[in-house]
Amino acid sequence: MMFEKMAEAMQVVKALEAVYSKIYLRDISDNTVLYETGNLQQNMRPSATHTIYLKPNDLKITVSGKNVDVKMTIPIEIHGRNCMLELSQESQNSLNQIIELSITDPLTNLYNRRYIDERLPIDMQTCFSMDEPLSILFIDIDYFKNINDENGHIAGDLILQRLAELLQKKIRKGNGWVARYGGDEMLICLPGINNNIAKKISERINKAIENHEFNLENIKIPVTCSIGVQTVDRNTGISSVSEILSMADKKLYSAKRNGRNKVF
Ligand code: GH3
Ligand code: MG
Repeated sequence: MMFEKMAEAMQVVKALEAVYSKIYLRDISDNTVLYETGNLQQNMRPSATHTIYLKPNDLKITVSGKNVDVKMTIPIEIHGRNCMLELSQESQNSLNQIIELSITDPLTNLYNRRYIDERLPIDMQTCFSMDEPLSILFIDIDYFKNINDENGHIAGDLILQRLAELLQKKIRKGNGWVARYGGDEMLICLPGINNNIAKKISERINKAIENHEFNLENIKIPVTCSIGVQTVDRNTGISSVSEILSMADKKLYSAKRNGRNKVF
């Protein structure tokens, strides 16, 4: 493929960026990089629809663990200069990593609010269609503001992380999932679990938190939580996520009002 001007070649490169995650354009006489994705602020996508024929001379596929990287090199000529166009395609795994990041809370590594909003309606529908219950545990640290005020925000962050680890250990994968609803409020979803069992699980979690040693620089910080438990099934007449969350929140509020470190 021959281009009269650099601008013409750049139009093609910019169009290819819609498909390829990384593009290099090199002058092969001295290996100088004429263009690299992300390093040039230009908007030169062709406005008209047209077809360009490019003949690759090399296609390299590298498999490393779960990653598959595809790299293609295409010789082109720009205004008499011999150049090489390198096109790299990010593997599907990178896309999965991006999706994973979008549903993960960065501080605690738990699922985030977006995951709750997307996953909870699916789990509710699945349970209702199989005539099974679904339980929600709303867990909130007692007087967390005081913990922050007395020990600092960084200590507060560490407590959130340790609590997240503890909660994840308590819920076996496949039995349910743990998310950070926001601030010091965590949510556990237990599909197929009735209210009786959900309350027992909550009591166990409550005691485990109370007995856990949250040690920061040799200082033991007492941490307790209040838990609101809400169970729904297809006869409860609740189908929206906001309704179940609001009911669980009311239970949590009762636990707080009744002295905290309690399950309601
Ligand atoms: P209650 O027993 O009623 O739940 O009291 P509380 O102090 O836990 O409740 P409140 O809602 O007054 O305070 C929550 C605190 O959580 C306030 C906020 O600064 C803190 N917080 C929220 N997100 C984070 C965070 O990511 N890191 C830290 N360190 N603190 C946070
Ligand atoms: Mg709190």
